[in-house]
Amino acid sequence: MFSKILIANRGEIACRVIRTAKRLGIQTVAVYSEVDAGALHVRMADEAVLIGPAPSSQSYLKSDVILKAAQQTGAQAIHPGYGFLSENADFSKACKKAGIVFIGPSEKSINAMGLKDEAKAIMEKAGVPTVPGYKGANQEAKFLKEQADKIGYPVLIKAVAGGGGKGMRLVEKSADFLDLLGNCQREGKASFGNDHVLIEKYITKPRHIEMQVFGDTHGNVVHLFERDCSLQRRHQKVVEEAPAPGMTDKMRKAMGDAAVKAAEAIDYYGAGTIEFIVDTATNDFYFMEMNTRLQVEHPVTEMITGLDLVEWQLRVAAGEKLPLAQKDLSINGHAFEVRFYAEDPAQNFLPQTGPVRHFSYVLDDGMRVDTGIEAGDKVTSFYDPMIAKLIVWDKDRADAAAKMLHLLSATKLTGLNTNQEFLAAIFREKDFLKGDVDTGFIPRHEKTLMPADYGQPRVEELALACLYYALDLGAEETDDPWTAGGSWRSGVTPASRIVELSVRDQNFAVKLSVQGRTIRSADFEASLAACADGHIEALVNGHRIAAGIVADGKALSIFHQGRVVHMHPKMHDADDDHGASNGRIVTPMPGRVVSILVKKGESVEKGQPLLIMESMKVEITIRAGCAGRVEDLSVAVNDQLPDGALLAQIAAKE
Ligand code: MV4
Repeated sequence: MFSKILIANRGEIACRVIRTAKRLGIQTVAVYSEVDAGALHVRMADEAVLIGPAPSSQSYLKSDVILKAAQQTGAQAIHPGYGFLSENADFSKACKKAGIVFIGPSEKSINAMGLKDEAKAIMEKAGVPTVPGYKGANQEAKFLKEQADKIGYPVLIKAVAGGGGKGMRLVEKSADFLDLLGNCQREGKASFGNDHVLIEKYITKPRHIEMQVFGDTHGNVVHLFERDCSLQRRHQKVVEEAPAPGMTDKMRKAMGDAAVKAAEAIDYYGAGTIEFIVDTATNDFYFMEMNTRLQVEHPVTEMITGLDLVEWQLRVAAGEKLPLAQKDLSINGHAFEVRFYAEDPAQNFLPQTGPVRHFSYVLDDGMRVDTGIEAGDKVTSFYDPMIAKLIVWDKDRADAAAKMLHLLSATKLTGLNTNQEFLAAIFREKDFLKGDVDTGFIPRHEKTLMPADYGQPRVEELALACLYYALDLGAEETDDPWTAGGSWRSGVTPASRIVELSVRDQNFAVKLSVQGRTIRSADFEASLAACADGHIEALVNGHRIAAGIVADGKALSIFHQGRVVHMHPKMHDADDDHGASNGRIVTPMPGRVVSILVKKGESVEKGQPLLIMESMKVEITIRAGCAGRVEDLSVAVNDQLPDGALLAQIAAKE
């Protein structure tokens, strides 16, 4: 076994590899770009080498710089993780030439799977089922159209060098073929430098089921069962699980045998994945592509097999035989993984960048979080905005799904918008819980998974926030002037307060009467039960509500059953005067003038009501801040005014 390895990656996968290396007593060398100088993977490793500026083309993709770092630190092997150099045949070759072990397959295996048509030909020859179609050398438009007509529509045109959903065109009818072909060829040329295409029968409602395979350098190959990765959005995986729902022993055996044959056909060693699409109409499965790396979703396989796949990678790379034979492998229970992202489903999944202010989760039995991020770290636009992988295991699918909802509910992150609520919504969806998954699941359930009010509070969450502010629960944690006074805290007599909360671009104003630990508004009555250690419990309209709570400067975040609401408050004391003692009366919040109670020129006493305003269905009395004469009163009933607009000016009495 190696005594020192270098990890040519960052984030959660670098941390994941380091964890296993440590357990096996192997020293670790991290590499990092300038923006990653303080990153978790750097802190976890025994040594770290700076390899260049933030853009990956100048750092994590610099194979020569990384190889030199390995040589200089005395690392005997390089683990590439996923992405970056993991499927770069030239890098695998360069490592070998430099006398450093590439922890992954040979240059030859990587190259064999690089182009779709060649990979497909190899698989066909090995007896692995492939989608009916044409993948030959003749690339003449007229000929390809004849082939498509023969296959029957709909057909899919795929650029042979395409990947990740790029370079594909769906053709519904013969008349559209030539246009879309030209389109696909141009994209292939521009994106991948290769305009060759293949034509396939289009599978209308497929599932993505992949088999994990492992080979060693002694000619042994096993499969570690399947993962279902059908839940994808724009070719990005969202949820992965093992085993696949509804998989029969017979089909598993057929897919497993095909996967082993596929790996054997290219003398594969190391961790690999054979991706199939399964036609839900017939349960026929077809080879799609092979990924010659450890995949993001490998943890679900680890959870159901009890194995450490990184340990297997290291053993195989060190020349050992596979630790187990096929007959020794079995599935235990069910596992899910979700990809927790800094992206905003309310803005078409726009990646979010910036510092993570708070990040915590509660791990119970059968829960695992793989992450490379801690509070204080920044998510930048240089790399993938994945924050963590949340992974659960339980004895069956239903229990595992329930456990994932628990883990999602107990995960708190502030500073950035995330897809947390989107993920939780999937685990509440009836079809998902039934195991009714295919690649169209997310688009089909768009309305419930990405609702128009994503990230907006429900009445319970508003009530919790109002409790927090109206009862001054953060007083100990903050010295904000508006909470420091504490004058409303334990008031024996009911006091009237207005809590104004802005959430994303929405404003909510809630008029409350506060008595002891109970608050009442038009929509709810809420009593505080407890609030400590990032947790709040209350009775809201007769229901007991428990939620996570993170107060962060002037922001408050509520984490309730997987829903996440980040709020920014503004406080108003409904009965106090809103007029400054200098006589300048301004609107305390945006709103409409309901009535005007005084006239210009009139003398008023301090505290006398001047106007009534309405803001978000809440009425506010505006009072004189000092005694004097009303000078400027330029507003009219029904005027809609912004925050801070001048309502009146009082000339103070001497
Ligand atoms: C297909 C297909 C239907 N029919 N091929 C998408 C990316 C690449 N890995 C293969 N892909 C597909 N190939 C035929 N003949 C549908 C897809 C597909 C898909 C596959 C797996 C997971 C999600 C997908 C989403 C859309 C389309």
